[in-house]
Amino acid sequence: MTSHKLTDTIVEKVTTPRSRRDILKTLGIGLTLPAAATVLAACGNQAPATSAQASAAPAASASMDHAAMSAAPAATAAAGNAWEEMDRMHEAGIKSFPAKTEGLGGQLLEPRMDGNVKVYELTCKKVMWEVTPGKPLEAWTYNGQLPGPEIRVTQGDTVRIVVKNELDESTAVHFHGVKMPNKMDGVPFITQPPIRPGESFTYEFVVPNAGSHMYHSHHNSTKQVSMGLLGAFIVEPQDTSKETKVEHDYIVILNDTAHGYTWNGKGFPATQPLTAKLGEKIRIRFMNEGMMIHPMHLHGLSYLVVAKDGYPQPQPWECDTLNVAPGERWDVIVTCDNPGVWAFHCHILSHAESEHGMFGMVNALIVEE
Ligand SMILES: [Cu+2]
Repeated sequence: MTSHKLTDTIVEKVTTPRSRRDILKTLGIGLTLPAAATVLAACGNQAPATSAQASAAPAASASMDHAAMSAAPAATAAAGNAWEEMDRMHEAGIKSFPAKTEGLGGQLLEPRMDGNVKVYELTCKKVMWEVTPGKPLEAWTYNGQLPGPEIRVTQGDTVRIVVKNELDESTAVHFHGVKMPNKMDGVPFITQPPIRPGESFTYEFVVPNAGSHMYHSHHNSTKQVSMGLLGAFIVEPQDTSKETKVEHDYIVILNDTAHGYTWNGKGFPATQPLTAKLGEKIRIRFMNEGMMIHPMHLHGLSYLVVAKDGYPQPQPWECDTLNVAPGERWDVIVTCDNPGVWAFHCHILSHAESEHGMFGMVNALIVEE
């Protein structure tokens, strides 16, 4: 047990993703990424979704476009040597990972202090967001980021969040999981009027309970949350003595409608790999802002599940595939004791792979020796 504050132990945050070149350099495997290709291609041997299954899933099309871009059209495959063409498309997708895209969501938002009140400003606005390379899609965002900026406070803090609505429809913000005074709960016509276009609303409350929470729209939410009005609201406990000391603290926000199957606002191959050195422990905070359940599976390692919805598990338990249902947050610790590039993906296969290759909720955990 340690009295370190969690923030002291985070040596690299999701806000500083490493470039593909850096990762490859560290791994010493050159620009062709053979190790990643081998490991991830093994995953590709799982039964792929048929094109009929893929097109039946409405979310799939946006995320699959990358494969069409980086590989020859499927029509070519139909002309002959279809399996070779399929392999080539799978390989091209893997070799482009992690693909560069414009825009990084979930960047830590530093508060302005007003006395002892932490003040944050969130502006709801539309931007074009590059979910997969070369395919910007309209997104409705907080501060132009998808996910919205990470808000990280300590249990007992007083926070003030000023929300400005620059959308052309009303909105409201709900702080999902935080036990707050009713009038700050962010549900239009129950606890407040909607924030109309051009207006602002100020939320102010003391944060009583620690945990991995979220903030998101609670107005026309099927549309607004799907389009990107969502973010992480992390509350560190006052007493950190029971927290596992970790070297990295990763947030994984899942979504599954307007922009395809996404992981922190990006679809494979534009997802940002998680990295750790051999022997390090990392924390992963899964959050589901979508409409579907996503069984998140990590190859080669296991999760120690330590909290659900911010509440510590009475007895931490181990698994390698964890269902994350809409609205849920699960905190897990991974002891990175097995080196390599480990595929890390949703195991509803039509959320992760098609005959064109991997897409959507696919990423990697890279454990460096
Ligand atoms: Cu899924």
